[in-house]
Amino acid sequence: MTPETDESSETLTPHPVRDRLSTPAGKLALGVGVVVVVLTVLLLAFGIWWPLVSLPTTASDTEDAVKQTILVFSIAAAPVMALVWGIAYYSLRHWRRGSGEEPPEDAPPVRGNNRVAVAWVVVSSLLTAFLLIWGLAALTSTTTLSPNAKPVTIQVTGQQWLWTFSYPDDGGFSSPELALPKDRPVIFEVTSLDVIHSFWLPEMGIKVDANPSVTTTVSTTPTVAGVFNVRCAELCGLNHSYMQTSVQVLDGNDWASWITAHGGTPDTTAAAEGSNG
Ligand SMILES: [Cu+2]
Repeated sequence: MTPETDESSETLTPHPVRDRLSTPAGKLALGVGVVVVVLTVLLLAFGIWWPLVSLPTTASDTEDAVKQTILVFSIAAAPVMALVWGIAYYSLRHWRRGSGEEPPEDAPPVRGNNRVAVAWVVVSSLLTAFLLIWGLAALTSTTTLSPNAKPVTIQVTGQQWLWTFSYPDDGGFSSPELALPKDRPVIFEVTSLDVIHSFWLPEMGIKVDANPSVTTTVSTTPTVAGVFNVRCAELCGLNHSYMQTSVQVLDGNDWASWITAHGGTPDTTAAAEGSNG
């Protein structure tokens, strides 16, 4: 197939795709196609960049899984969003009428296009299945405790307007201060004495309602030593905005010292198990 024969056959026989693209609507569709590709690239760049600069630092395995999920969902959504905006833009441009113009006659109804229908069903099913499986796997990973270290249970009690933390595994003392051991799973048992609060550790991807008369369990593994935020994320009364404190994540020995300094007894079996993990 040489270029010459190709050209001559094109001039002689009608070419459905080329003919359609040479109409005003076809040119517009071609332009919109380019816009969709450019938009996809821009949305991908935004979807990757924005979480990096806007989300808190990562201080736990849960937050890590949350951020990965946000990234994967942003990447999957970018071309879909670009396509929807592209079709909307095409429709607005192509069917636009001036103020004095008569609306056009209704076009003949579209009865079906098997190729488009199959492509649409297959692509959206695959995409949905992928996101569903990814989401469930991420959810499972955040709720499964690592077997390498003994978990520590911490009871969290909200009340207007402070948090109290109890350490039943380490002598059963209570404190308004929260400290966690690094690289050990932590199980929070969250409840409230009065109204509904919400126990929120932004850097650890933990946010769970504290309901009166109910204990809700949530777990995570802190992965970074340091000081992070504790907030109440449920409007719980006049001083809700002051219902905040900090959480210290401490290495093994510092954690044991902290427990002792607060009148507790460090769980020595946990330290022995945890030090090798
Ligand atoms: Cu509160």
